Amino acid sequence: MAEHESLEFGKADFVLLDSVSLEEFMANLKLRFEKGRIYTYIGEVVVSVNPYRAMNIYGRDTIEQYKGRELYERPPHLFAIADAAYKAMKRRNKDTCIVISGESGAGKTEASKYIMQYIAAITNPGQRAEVERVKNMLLKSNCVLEAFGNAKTNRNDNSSRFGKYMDINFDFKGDPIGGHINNYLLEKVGGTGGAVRSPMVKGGSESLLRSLHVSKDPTAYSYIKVGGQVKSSINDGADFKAVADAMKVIGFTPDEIQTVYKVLATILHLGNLTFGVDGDTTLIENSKVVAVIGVLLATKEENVGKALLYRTVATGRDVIDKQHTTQEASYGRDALAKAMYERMFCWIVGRINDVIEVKNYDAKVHGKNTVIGVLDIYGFEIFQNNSFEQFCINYCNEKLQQLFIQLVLRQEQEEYQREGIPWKHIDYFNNQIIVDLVELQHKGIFSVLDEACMTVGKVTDEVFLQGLNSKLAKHAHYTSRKLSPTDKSLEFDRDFRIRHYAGDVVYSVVGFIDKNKDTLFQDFKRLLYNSSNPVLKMMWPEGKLSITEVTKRPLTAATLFKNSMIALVENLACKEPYYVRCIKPNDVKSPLLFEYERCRHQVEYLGLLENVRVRRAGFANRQEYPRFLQRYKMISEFTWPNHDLPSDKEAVKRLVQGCGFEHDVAYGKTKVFVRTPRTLFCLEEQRDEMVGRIVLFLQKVWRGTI
Ligand code: AD9
Ligand code: MG
Repeated sequence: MAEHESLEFGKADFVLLDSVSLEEFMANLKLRFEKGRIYTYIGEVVVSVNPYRAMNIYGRDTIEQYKGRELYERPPHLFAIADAAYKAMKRRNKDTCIVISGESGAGKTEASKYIMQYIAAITNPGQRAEVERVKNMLLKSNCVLEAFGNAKTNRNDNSSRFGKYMDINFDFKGDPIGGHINNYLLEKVGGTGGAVRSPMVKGGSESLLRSLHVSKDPTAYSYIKVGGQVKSSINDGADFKAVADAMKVIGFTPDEIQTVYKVLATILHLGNLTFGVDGDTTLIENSKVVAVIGVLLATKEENVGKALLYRTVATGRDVIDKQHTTQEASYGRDALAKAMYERMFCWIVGRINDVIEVKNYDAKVHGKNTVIGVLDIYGFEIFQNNSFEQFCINYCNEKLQQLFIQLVLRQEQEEYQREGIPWKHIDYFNNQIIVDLVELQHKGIFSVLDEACMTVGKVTDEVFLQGLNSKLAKHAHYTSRKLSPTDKSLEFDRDFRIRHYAGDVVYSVVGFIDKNKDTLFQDFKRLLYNSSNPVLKMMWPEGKLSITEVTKRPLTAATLFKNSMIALVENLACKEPYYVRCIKPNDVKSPLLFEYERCRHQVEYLGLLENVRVRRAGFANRQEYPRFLQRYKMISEFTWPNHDLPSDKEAVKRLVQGCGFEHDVAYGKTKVFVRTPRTLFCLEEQRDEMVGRIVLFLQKVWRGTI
């Protein structure tokens, strides 16, 4: 239990609730939010509610308060979790990870930044220059990734359009020596360059914009003003300068930075291209724009025009140019914009990784290099209309939930074993069945989708749905209108419903096939590869292949995503995990509003109640003997001020016996385990009382009244 926390602010740990019910959980969450206590524990999990206002709890003095402390010694905070992960890594030489989840706008990215800042602040006491350099790089890389990977959405002004996993490597002293970033699914698969923000337009210098043929007016670009609204963040001008500086510091060359600008400008111009017809011919209506793109991409104008209007196809030994319809040309244009953005983003991540990767570290000389991973990834999504993107995201959450169950239970079990305490099995819903429903070879939804995409001829989304219906008719977590004819909430030939661990979600199959194929015409790849700008060329190596050489089918979006999730989970599974579960209190970014239903829903789908139950079924609290004594020794005559028993373990036993809590406590090799929160409560109360008495006594001594 945390110090300085009184019941006025609710329970600092949900494990301490009198009974585990949704009502009690919610009442505590609400009370704490209203009292400005945005963090609450479930054991070692931090539940965080987005305050939507600047909180004065991240400064240097707060950092100092948490440094090296145990979790329960201070009010719940991200810093405590960061410290716990850091300590476990340093003391026990363990790789650890911090998994941050929650829905869009819940505060994940902010949390990941505070965690990084904390780690940066508490490391490198010796001020070693090389370590300072690495820390600076890690923080700066965040700024660049955010600039290119975030966008304003309806739900969040600074929404991450990609999932991010960052490893920070530490040397034997516990100082950062490098890192590595993995990104997942930029722009949530769909969209047409929507992630392109306007900082360049608003913040770029006159001469830069002139050289890119870009106007200073963001409304001139259709990709920026999607839905009539200019997509930008609040402080675009300052952003742009900070990003440009950060790129320089990280070590991007001037040519590389210029290429990034050129790609961004090309995307803006592409968005303004329109297509028309003249007789049988498809044509570009604004050919001047094509000329500009040609200059920006360092390639011939006619090549740009040709790639936009024609597709080279190999039929047997012949190679012919097949003209696009206006619809195909528009599709190609958007796919090109999106692919250029994605490719550039991945290239930027790759360049950052080159710079931050651990160099010159010899484990034989310096000891094991340990890692803390930080995962900032989209939470469960249930929209009015759910498509392929939501399907992927929710699958990702199923995977993480599976890992959570395995690890939390496994971790508990391992600790009990290590400490020599008997373990009793806990029942929980195992969502493996849903993970299998999505990812199983041949039978899973991804496989059915890939199969549909590989079918020759015109495949429609409905064909895919039929495939699902025939393969999954008997699956307890899958249904559709065909399988449940009376269910009016599902449309024929369009919807299927998955019973996720977090609740039911109806997905519309519209667009699944296209989004999964995610095809970019080869002609574009060749166009970009043949650019005389070497940086751009490097981004598109596969454009090297001629049409007759391109035989291998590229992996589908679903397969790529599945593989990256499997790799992610494998990576996390071998680390000791810490969790931050973020909750968004309302949809209007208000610091005052706690929308009960909205929050209840999140508590449910994050499985928080289950988490409390698992935690309580075991032991609510465990502490090493010396720590326990230090905290409670004043409540027993045997231990205050010091004990003369043979060991701290014996002293703790005596203390516990004295209080009459024998039945509720188990003694491990190094730790004492307390089963119910009530016991801990009583201990805390007695402690408070004794501390009060001692303080009173000391005051009297000082005043000379004793
Ligand atoms: V998304 O899935 O990337 O769309 P996130 O990452 O969960 O989402 P983010 O961290 O970007 O949300 O938070 C959204 C906004 O909430 C921020 O821009 C802040 O204005 C606000 N926020 C979040 N956490 C805090 C906080 N600890 N203190 C103050 C916060 N404001
Ligand atoms: Mg984010």
